[in-house]
Amino acid sequence: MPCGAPDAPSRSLPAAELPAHWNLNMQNLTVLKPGAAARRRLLAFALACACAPAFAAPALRATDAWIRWLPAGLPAGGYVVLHNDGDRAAELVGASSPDYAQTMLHESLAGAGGEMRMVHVAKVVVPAHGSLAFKPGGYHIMLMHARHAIQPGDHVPVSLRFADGTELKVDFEVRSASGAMPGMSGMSGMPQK
Ligand SMILES: [Cu+2]
Repeated sequence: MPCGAPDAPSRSLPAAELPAHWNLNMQNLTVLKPGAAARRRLLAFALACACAPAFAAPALRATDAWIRWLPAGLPAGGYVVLHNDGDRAAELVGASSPDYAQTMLHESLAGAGGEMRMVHVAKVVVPAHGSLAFKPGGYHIMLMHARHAIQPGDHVPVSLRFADGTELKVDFEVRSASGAMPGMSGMSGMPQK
């Protein structure tokens, strides 16, 4: 039976550690002695359990996490590359940091006249076996209302929240606006952690 088939039992009991009849009893089945049908159900149950970690913990990683610092307490943009080594797309739905009172997912867009504007986005999808870059001029994490003075060289913890409940805690390095200016040496030339 393929992983996640509709009639696979959904309870996450530790199948391998329990006698077969107890498992089946827990599933409210009337068959207590493992016959052919029971063995099929048990196999399906075992497969469902074996598949569970793939759903519960997508293999997400973050690299190149930095914040473009701006003076005078202006909102700062957070940039990061998210890597998804899992088989399912991951949906980033929110972010938070103990150092900022408000955090939002934003996307910068060019208007018809070439002017840049920012919009709030409800989610950002990181494709399965792929990556997605938050970078100047595109997606960014908008960090607003710093709770204390933040300087270039500081490190800011940011927790990224995904639709399946997964949280990814990422350390962002704060860099000065001039040091992070696109077009000077190119973003690929930025010092990488
Ligand atoms: Cu923004």
